[in-house]
Amino acid sequence: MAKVEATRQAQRADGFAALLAFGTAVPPGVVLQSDYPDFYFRVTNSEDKVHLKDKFRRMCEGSKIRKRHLLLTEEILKEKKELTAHMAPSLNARQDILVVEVPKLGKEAAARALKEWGQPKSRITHLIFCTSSGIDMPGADLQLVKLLDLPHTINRFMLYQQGCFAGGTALRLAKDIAENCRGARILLVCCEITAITFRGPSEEHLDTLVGQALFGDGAAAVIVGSDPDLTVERPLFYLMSAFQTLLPNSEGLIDGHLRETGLIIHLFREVPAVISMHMEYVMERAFGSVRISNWNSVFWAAHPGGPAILDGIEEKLGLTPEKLRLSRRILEEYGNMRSPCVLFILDELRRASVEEKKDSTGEGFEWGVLLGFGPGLTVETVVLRSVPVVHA
Ligand code: WCA
Repeated sequence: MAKVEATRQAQRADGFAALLAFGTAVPPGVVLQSDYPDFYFRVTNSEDKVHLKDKFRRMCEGSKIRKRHLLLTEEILKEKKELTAHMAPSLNARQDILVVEVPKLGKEAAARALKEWGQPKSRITHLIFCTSSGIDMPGADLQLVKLLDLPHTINRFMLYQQGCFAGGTALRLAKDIAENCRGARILLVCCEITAITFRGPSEEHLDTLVGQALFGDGAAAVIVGSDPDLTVERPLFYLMSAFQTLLPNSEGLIDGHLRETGLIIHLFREVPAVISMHMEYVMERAFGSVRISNWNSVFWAAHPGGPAILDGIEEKLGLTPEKLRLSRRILEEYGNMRSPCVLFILDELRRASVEEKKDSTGEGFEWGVLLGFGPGLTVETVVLRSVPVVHA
């Protein structure tokens, strides 16, 4: 019996999972939000829908986005006209783009994370790949293994179709793996490309316009592992706990359906209000055990689903404007990239902490929270601990 217990103990890591490196990537194409209504109504051949265009312009102005990176260019859309209709059969054309481009953009982010980590690729034991942009078998995870020449003994997890909260889901899974498999080093990649949801406008489906105004393309990668070897590895944040909450009475407020016409997303106006209504409960679940109840005493990485979501949380919890400033900065510079967004924010947090000479990677705070929001409505919560910053 003692032998079995000793084997079990030997398989487990000693410490909490840590984030050891980050990498991000975006497609080269940039659109300014101020130019986007003209672009969008021109490429979708909808210039006659003057009333809709005015509404779309109001959404773009309210989005607080300055620019977004998008893979789809006017040239591609001219060639693949079925993507520009509101509801034309177009899944094949979308898949042709995404099956190739999602692993490629993911690879760029992953290569940057591996470079920062500085260790041989052969040390990567697990891969988590996460996307709601297209679907294939074998999946984007296997394509990434080939593109990066990762070990054939790698253990893969493919998270398809989770939606915007999935950056948090992937971190929760990575934490469980890292803490239960001694020596595990997990490469986690989130990648989203809007070619799955891009479509022309319609009076009957106004929430389509919200997605067209908010969504951007991007990929982010992190390396996760427990018990870092401090001679060659540098922890940036520790993952202290991670859990999911399904919000009561929120069914159908965000959903996505994969059809012949691509991914159709429904997004109700009540989303920001319902999320903020349950925020106090989520935060108490996160920090009750460590007796923290001042939400301004932690650092924040909240998914910027839209400015109305950030405004609602800020108001409900009485947050000072600095708390969500990096969520707003990522929204402003990239739009809502869905699953990679929260990783972009964490990367920005640790960089800003160094640049602004803060004491820790969490802008001087010890404890922090990462929040993902999406279909369900689902909230993913990851409680983080920062590490001290050593200034040169
Ligand atoms: C509207 C709406 C609306 C405003 N419908 N009209 C799911 C499945 C997957 O597989 C993958 C992904 C997903 C989805 C993932 C997500 O989680 S998306 C993130 C959730 N985001 C939101 O819920 C967006 C929150 N909304 C906002 O941040 C803002 O309302 C918005 C940026 C959209 C507009 O801001 P605003 O300050 O200008 O505020 P307004 O006045 O509320 O909106 C401007 C116009 O847009 C109004 O129309 P009009 O004619 O009076 O100017 C609104 O009625 C209209 N609008 N939301 C249909 N959901």
